[in-house]
Order: sequence, then C-alpha cells, then structure tokens
Amino acid sequence: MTTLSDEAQLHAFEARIARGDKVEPGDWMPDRYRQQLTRLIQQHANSELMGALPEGQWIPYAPGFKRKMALIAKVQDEVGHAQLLYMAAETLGKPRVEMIEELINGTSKYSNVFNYPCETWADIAMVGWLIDGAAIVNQTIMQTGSYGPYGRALKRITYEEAFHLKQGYDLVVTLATGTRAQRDMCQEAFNRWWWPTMMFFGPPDRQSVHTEVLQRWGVKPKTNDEQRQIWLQKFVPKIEELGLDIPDKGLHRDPDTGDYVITQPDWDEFFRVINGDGPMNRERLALRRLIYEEGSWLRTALEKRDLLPRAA
Ligand code: BYC
Repeated sequence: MTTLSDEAQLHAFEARIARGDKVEPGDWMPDRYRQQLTRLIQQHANSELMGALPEGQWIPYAPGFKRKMALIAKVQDEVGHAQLLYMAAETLGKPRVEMIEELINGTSKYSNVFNYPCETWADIAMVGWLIDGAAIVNQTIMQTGSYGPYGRALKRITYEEAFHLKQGYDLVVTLATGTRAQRDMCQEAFNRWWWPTMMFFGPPDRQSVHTEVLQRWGVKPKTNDEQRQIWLQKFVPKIEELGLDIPDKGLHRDPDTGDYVITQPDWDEFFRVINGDGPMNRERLALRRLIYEEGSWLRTALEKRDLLPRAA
C-alpha cells in the first residue's frame, strides 16, 4: 500500500478546501487545522455555557409570566448550544471533561461579553438583541466554513438564535417606547453594552493572530473587522430608529465606501477581560465551578449506566 507524503496530503487537503468540500472527522487534516478548530469550537462552546449564567440569574426577576417563560426557554437553548458545540469539538479528539476542566480552571477562553454585569432588566434586553444579533452575524458566516460538524451545529444554533433575537428586540422596543424611566433604563443599558459588543468580533484585523491561518483553510470566511462591519450595517439604522443615543461620538460613515467607521474600543480592557481580569470573571467562573461540582453525582450516575453523551 502506498501512502502519500505529508506534503502531498497537505496539497490534496488544500485542493479539497478550494473546491468547497467539507472536512469530516475521519479525514486527514493538518495538526494545526485540528488544533485551531479545537481552540475555536471549544471557546465557542464555553461562551454558550457561560452566556447562560447572566440571563439565568435574571429568571426569578423577569417582569411577568410570558417574559419568564421566554427567558427560561432561551437559557435552555444556550445550554443546548454548548452541548452541540462540545460534541462538535469532541469529533476532533479532545474529551469534553478536559474542555470543561480547562474552562473552570481558567485556562481556556470564552466570549468577553459574559464578563460584564447585567445590572437591570434592560441589560437582558441588550444581551438578547445586541449580543444574539452579533452571534447570528458571526455564525451565519462561520457555518459556511470548511469543517462539517461545526458548520452543521452552527446552522441549527443560528436557527434558534433567530428566536432569541426577536425576543431581545421585542424587549428593547418595549423599553425604548415605554415610560421615561423605562427609556432611561434602556439607554443606560445600551451605553454599557455598546463597547463590549464592538469587542465581540475580536481585535482589529491587524492585531488578530489567528485570522490568516483560519482563512487559508476556509474556517473563517470573513475577518473580525468585516464581521463587525456587517453588524454595524444591520444594527446602526435600527438603533437610530429606536431613538437610542450611540455612545461612540466619533461614529460616522465613510463617504466613499458607505462603511461605518468606529472609534476603537479600549483594546487593553478587552485583553484584560478575556485573560481573566474583567468585572465579572471571578464570579462567573466560581458559579460555573460550583455547578460543575454539585452536578458530579449526576455525571457519576450516568457514567455507571453508560448514558453520558458521546461525539458522533
Ligand atoms: N472574547 O486572533 P483572533 C452567544 C481571543 S455565545 C474572548 O482574532 P480568532 C450567546 C482569541 O480567542 C457565541 N476572546 O481570534 C450565548 C485569541 O485568543 P487565543 C459566542 C476573544 O479566533 C448565550 C485572541 O483573542 N461566539 O452569542 O481568529 C447568550 C486573538 O483573536 C474574543 C463565539 O464564540 C472575544 N470576543 O477570531 C447570548 C464565536 N475575540 O485563543 C448569546 C466563535 C477574540 O489565542 N469564535 N478573542 O488565546 C469566532 O468566530 C472567533 O474566534 C472570533 C475571534 C471572531 C471571536
């Protein structure tokens, strides 16, 4: 039996990606492709799991039964998204228990946005609208990427996020068109979430360390700045329509391209937050750790009966 040299395998792999073929778990792939995807999907799964915490903590305080039901359903969906994504990451060979342990001991990352406090009900509205809206932009792009299991998981997740976005938008519209106190609460929450949302898509392209390799292998069809621009084009007109005041006083449109030009967020703050030193990092991770420890009896019981979910 003849085996291809590493160089020939890489060449064949890149030719498949150029043709738009999907890479599947059993296929040959460069180690770096596997590592990059594992990192990315693991971080994404962590974000879904951690993202359930700020919203979950607001369930008891939701104003009314209908809002409470919608929020419970959303939180349940987010945990389900984590489940799908951990399974997609497991297809690359990393066991889930290792990924969860890295999350709770702080050695793997999750989205910057979940390290900020949700001070009022209006923050929940902003997470549902701005952050779920940003996630949809990101995931609609990433689902066309080259790794089959990630793309398929994202397709399903994005479908559910569309409901979350509607829920978030409805909350924002209610507050933005409500009483003076509601409008003020909405504006204050919007001010808090504008900059973290700008950071959601990652550092500017010139500072991005992974974009080049992810683009070479078709994992990330658009760069961080391109994704941010798509979000701005979609959201700024809606924000203006609602009469919300954008805290970036330098925001304007480039007269030649029509692109939005933003004032750069505080990227030092971003790097502090994603490396564990944001306003809520310790509290959020402590809660996640507690949940993990308190759930150990259930994992043991499932393991004994061989009922723990496995990657496909
Ligand atoms: N937060 O080279 P770069 C949701 C890190 S959940 C934290 O540009 P890349 C929801 C990056 O990892 C959906 N870290 O990276 C849930 C790297 O650090 P390492 C969340 C970030 O990968 C519940 C360094 O910065 N979505 O919506 O090319 C309720 C340099 O960055 C962030 C995802 O996770 C960040 N925002 O591109 C409601 C999307 N940005 O690894 C809502 C999936 C960058 O070298 N991820 N870093 O230590 C992606 O699409 C890409 O990873 C990114 C960054 C576009 C975010």
